[in-house]
Amino acid sequence: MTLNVGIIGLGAMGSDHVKRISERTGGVNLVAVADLNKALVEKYSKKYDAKGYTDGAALIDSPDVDAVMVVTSPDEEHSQFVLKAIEAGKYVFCEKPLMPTVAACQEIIDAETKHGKRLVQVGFMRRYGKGYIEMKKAIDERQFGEPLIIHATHRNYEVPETYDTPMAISNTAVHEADLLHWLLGEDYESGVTFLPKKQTKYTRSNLHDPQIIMLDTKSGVHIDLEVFVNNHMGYDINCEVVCEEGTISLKTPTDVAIKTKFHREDHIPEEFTERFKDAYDNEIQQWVDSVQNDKLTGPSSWDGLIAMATCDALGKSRDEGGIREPIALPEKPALYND
Ligand code: ISE
Repeated sequence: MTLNVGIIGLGAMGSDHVKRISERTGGVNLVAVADLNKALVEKYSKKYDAKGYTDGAALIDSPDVDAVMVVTSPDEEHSQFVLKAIEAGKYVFCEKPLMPTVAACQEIIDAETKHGKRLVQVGFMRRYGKGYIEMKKAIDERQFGEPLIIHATHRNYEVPETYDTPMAISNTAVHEADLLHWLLGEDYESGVTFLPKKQTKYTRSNLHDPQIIMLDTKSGVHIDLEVFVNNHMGYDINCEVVCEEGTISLKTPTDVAIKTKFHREDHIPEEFTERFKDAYDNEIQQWVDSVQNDKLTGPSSWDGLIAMATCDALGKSRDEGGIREPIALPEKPALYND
């Protein structure tokens, strides 16, 4: 059976998913697209022969649509569509963050729990990247002894004017908030966000850039993370896990490297859609397969809440001038236990 999917949100990430679903994912049909921007709706509905909507709720209600992808921006818009999909009993893939507050994530969890079955998957696509999968295996098997420290960087070439200081955590560091506790297989104990005095000349008054984050896990693994979103160099993601008998580092995948006239050149991706293209492809293929099997396997609403509880603590620490904040989670509903 082919899964009929509708996509809500046709911005940069939404249009990337439209292309992925239409051209590179198996067992799926793009049947509908929605956006408030009529020109985008016309462009993609025509290009991919999908029905166009300016109202996301109408797309969800359509009997032609089996499952929904919510890729709207700003992030605050996610829950209205996720909640509507749960109400309609349809599987829904929601781009990260699930919602930018813990209370809003909890509302989704409550609706899903009431429904009694997992319907929501959150777009933490780094879990599907080959490098991170290999790192996790090495950590799980303790191939180099106990992990002790993680050094990570999350650098973007630049971000739009609408991107502000809180988004460095809720929209950017949220990836590491999810990924690093998944990688280590344990919860966080506490976190700190520190705003260095010296900022890049490429930032503006609404954005403190860069920011330094520290997280400690329950067992005592220490993490430092640099978030620098106007680095004017490229999309540069690094992660080094320091273990008792070795280090495990993520390599930035490039197909070719140049050596010429006494120097080397390596390509640095410009955007996350290029850097993590394979991870996104794997993520969406596995989402489609799991929906076909009627059992979701990817990151859940509960994972969305853990990430946001972590971000909330980090945001509070930043606002209080770098005081260490505990990271507490509400009680986990049984629905999310397997
Ligand atoms: C964006 O939304 C992403 O998900 C990217 O991976 C991240 O690098 C960027 O900072 C976010 O704005």
